Order: sequence, then C-alpha cells, then structure tokens
Amino acid sequence: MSKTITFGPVTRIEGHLDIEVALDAVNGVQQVVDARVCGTMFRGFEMILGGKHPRDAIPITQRICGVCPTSHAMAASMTLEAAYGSRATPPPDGRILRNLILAADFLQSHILHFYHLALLDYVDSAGVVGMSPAQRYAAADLISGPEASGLLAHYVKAMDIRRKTHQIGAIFGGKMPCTPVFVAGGCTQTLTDTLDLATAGEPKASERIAQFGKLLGEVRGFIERAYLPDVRFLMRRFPAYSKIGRGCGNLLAFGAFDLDEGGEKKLFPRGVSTDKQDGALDVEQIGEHVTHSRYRDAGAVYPGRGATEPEADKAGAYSWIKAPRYGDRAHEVGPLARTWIAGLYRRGPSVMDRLMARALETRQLAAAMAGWLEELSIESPTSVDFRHPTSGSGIGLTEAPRGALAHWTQFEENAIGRYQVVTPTAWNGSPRDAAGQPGPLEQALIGTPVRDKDAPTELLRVVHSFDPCLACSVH
Ligand code: NFE
Ligand code: MG
Repeated sequence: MSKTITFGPVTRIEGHLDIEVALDAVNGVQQVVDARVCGTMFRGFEMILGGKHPRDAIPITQRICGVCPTSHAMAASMTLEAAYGSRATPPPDGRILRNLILAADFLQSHILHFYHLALLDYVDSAGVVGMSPAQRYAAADLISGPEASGLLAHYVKAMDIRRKTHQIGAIFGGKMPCTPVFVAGGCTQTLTDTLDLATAGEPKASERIAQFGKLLGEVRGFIERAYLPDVRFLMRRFPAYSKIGRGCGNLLAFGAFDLDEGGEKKLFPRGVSTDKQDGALDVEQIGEHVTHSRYRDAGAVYPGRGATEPEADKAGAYSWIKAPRYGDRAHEVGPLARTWIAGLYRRGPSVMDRLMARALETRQLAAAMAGWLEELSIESPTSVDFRHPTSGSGIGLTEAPRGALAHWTQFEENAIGRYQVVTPTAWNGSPRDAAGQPGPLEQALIGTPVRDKDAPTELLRVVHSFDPCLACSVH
C-alpha cells in the first residue's frame, strides 16, 4: 500500500511550494508513484494591470520577481513594441544594451542557483567553514572532508561574484534588480563621452564599458575555474542523478538575445522538441489549462485570449499555478531546453543534465557579452522616438533564467484590457491538465527512488534541478 508524504514549504527556491508524493515499493525499491506540485499562493499581477497605461507594464511586471525582473522588463518592452509596430524597433545600441543588462541577470541567477540553492543538497556543510545551516540533511551520500571544503569555499566566493554580476547589470541598467531603463523602442540609458550639464558627474561611456569588461572578466574566471569544474565534479560523483528526474522529455524555448534588428537571429534560438522530434514553434499551439488550478475553467485557452478569474475553493483544484501546454502536451523549459534546441548540449533530461546545461549556458552567455561590449558604438542613439498608438495588441516572447517567458496584451485608449503572463515555472511546476497529464516536475518526481521517507533528499535534488520560482509561477 502506498504512503503519502507532503513536504513544504520546499526551501532554497524562491516562493512557497508544497510537494505531495505517494511512495510505494516497485520491484523492491521504495519510490515515488504519484506526485502533486502545489503553488500555494495567489498574487494577481494580471488583474492589477487591468486599466493601467500599457507602458506601466514594464515597471509593474518586474515586481513579479526579484530574481528575474529584467526578463519581465524585456518581455513587456517587446510586447509593446509588437503592438506599436516597426516604428518601435530599438536601434542597435538599444538592443545591445538591453541584451547586456538581461545577460547580467542570467549570470547572477545561474550562479545563485548552483551555489546557493542546489549545492547543499550534495555537500555536508556542517563544521567545514563554520556556517552550519539550521538543519542538516541526513543523506548518507553527502560530500564531506576536503572536497566539501573546496566546494564551500566556492559557495562563499559565489556571493562576491553575484554582487559583481549585479554591479555589471547596474552599469547600464541604472540599478538592479529592477531596472528603470527598458522602454518600448530601446533603452533610456545613453552612451556618450561628451560631458555636458545633463551628464555631469556621470562616468563617460568608454569608462563604463571598460568597468563592465573588467568585472565581466572576473566573473568569467569564476565560471571557468569554479562553476564548470564543480558541476562536472558533481556529475561524476553522483552518476545515478544522470538517470533520475527525467520528466516529460519534451522541451520548448522561445529564444532570446536578439542579434539583429528584427530578432531573426538570436543567441538562444527558438524551437520545440516533442517526442524527440525537433520543430519550429507555433505560438498558437500554446494553451493554458486550469482544470486543477484555482481559476474559473473555460477549457484550454490561448493566452492572447486568456483571463484570470480566481476560484479559491474550486473542487479538484490543488494549485494556484495554471497549466500551460504546447499542442496539449507538457513541455519542460529552462537552460536544458535552450541548449537542446540550440544543439549545444543534448543529454538527458535528468537532474545532472539540468545543472550542466545551466553551467554551459552561463559560459556561452558571458563570452557573448564580451563580444557585445565591443559592438557598442558610443554617441549612437539607444532608443527611437515615435508617436505611441493608443490602442493595439502584442506578444513578447523571450527567455528568463528559468526558461521561456511570454507576455500578451491588448489595450484601448491607453488602458490595458488584457494582460497575460506565462512564466517558466508555470510550464515546469504546472499541475495536471484537462487530460490528467501531470506537469514536467510532477513527471520528473514520479519514479524517483526514496531511501528514507523522513529525509527525502532525492526529491529535493529533483525539485531543485528545475530551479523553480513559485513567486513567478503564481504571478
Ligand atoms: Ni521568479 Fe522567473 C525566471 C520568470 S521563473 S524567477 O527565471 O518569469 O517562473
Ligand atoms: Mg498567467
């Protein structure tokens, strides 16, 4: 007979997540035979945006999350640009500055994930550097001794490196985490070496570019000398986790970091892989189910026609996360989906493959940033000036550190009528859909062996590999 255990709140993620799993013996091995992922709070950003000026979506949606606000700034800006038409296309320097600010946040978030959210699932921290967490894991396989000391020294160093990634983002972003410089049509940050009254006291653009490059060099050194070797070490040390936590096996990426004006070329390409078949993304295939979510059910709805109508006590509902599906199938999003679609890394999916894809992507992105810095041309415009139409509709598809992110809007007379957001953790942490198909994280938990039901470290390792953010998912 199966035994149900619930653990929550899951720690070392952002937000509040409860996991409910049923354990049973299969072929003599205790394992998860059923799983439910529950987003336990409601926030209401899509409702707050109703009636607001469309431009307010850029600062407001950034408040969805302190970890990935820049991605929301990018998605909201792109959504407005789609609504305003080609007159709103950012000039090259505006596009590059936005890429640089967004990329800085990716570096920050990925290093945060590995060192400060995931690593302590594998390392016994007690007594090594005198910073024992409140509760240690009972897991028998934790790394200890000198190997643990090395990893934990990097844990501490990663805090300093993350501070530097925020500094990098703030050089052009003005401040981090929520940046005020993203606008429809580019970026309000200017690049000038000609000091006048307006810019008095500001460093020259060439000085800021040099400072950016210097800090980026330090971060790249850490990625090469610590982050990548540490992930490779864990992968070797925990071979079972290259099999555990597979999930649905379908992968989806909207793509990000436009390399040309129309966004045809991107550093992270757009695409989808369903049942191991690669394909082009057709955005109309996206539908959000709410059969088991606490919202009024109108069937699977394309977010461009979607609504958010909470029903807290709905029968059969167990999560505040909606269930986005592509062609009615669950799809995993995130670094592994992106590196898979790009052809950069094609192993897994598994717990370790998610960690490895994230690290490889961090290195790829940091290298690209160094190139983008060289492309900036001082004294060129960073935004376009245009007359904003007062009515329109648009969609912005981009990537956040945790995966594919999209915004949809419609507005009349400069008042938002509809604003719908679909976040990465809504894809990954979704509940069952109308067909009863579990979400990607639920599927990844099913089949996971659990040695000790009172200390289910295996389950935390699976959950953390997705780097879930519940605050984003229940926006
Ligand atoms: Ni709160 Fe976010 C990212 C978004 S995850 S971190 O990355 O959108 O759903
Ligand atoms: Mg939504």
